[in-house]
Amino acid sequence: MTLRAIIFDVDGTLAETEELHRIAFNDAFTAAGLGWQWDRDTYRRLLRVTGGKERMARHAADLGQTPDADAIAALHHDKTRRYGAMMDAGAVALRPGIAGLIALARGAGLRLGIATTTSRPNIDALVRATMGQSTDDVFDAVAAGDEVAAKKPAPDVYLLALDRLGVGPDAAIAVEDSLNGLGAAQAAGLRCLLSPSVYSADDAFPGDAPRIACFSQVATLGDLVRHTPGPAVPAM
Ligand code: XBP
Ligand code: MG
Repeated sequence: MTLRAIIFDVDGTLAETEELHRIAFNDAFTAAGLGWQWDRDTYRRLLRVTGGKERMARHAADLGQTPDADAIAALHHDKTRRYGAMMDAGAVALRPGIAGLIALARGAGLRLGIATTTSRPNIDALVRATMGQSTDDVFDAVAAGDEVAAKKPAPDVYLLALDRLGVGPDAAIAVEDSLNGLGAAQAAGLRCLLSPSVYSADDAFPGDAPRIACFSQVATLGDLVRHTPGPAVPAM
């Protein structure tokens, strides 16, 4: 089947955003008077849980506390506000090679999608800050966060992105950074261009999962297909 779309993950893929998320979480915890502070090792472990609200609930449970859904939601709202403010201040740039990959896809007439666990406000802040455009000006379809019942590694958010793009899984390639993201893409039937990020470098990726150190290694559609073995061929 001909390649018709590329679907990008956000956090750790478009940009190295998880350190900014971690800072925003900690600032929200401090503002709420919680004695929680996530250091890098704790956050790396908690990142196995996708979704900021789910991550905070897991931390509460790990501490033997009963997570209160309303309190978690309020914390997450404040954290998202803080994250957006730091993103607007220019805290993050696109990962090397991402702008080129987007341009390559556009030049080949491919459709562009997003499939992410984070929320739409965070996506809009990232695209605005790093590309100076609105999300809908860059991407044809977005599937995000709480739009699906089951977050990554469940396939739901990729299936929603495929549906909104109007393409089948065998005509699309996912671009991911983490084991949860790879699992979600593969469960949805997509091949995956995998480049581990700072926080996912130690994920227990399957030994045979092809991966690249940097997205700038993909300069042509031939490179893209070479790094994502499977049946599809580049758009003619
Ligand atoms: C990574 C996630 C998100 C972010 C935090 O998403 O799991 O939860 O860590 O963002 P991606 P929220 O699928 O883009 O790698 O607090 O908005 O969840
Ligand atoms: Mg990711």
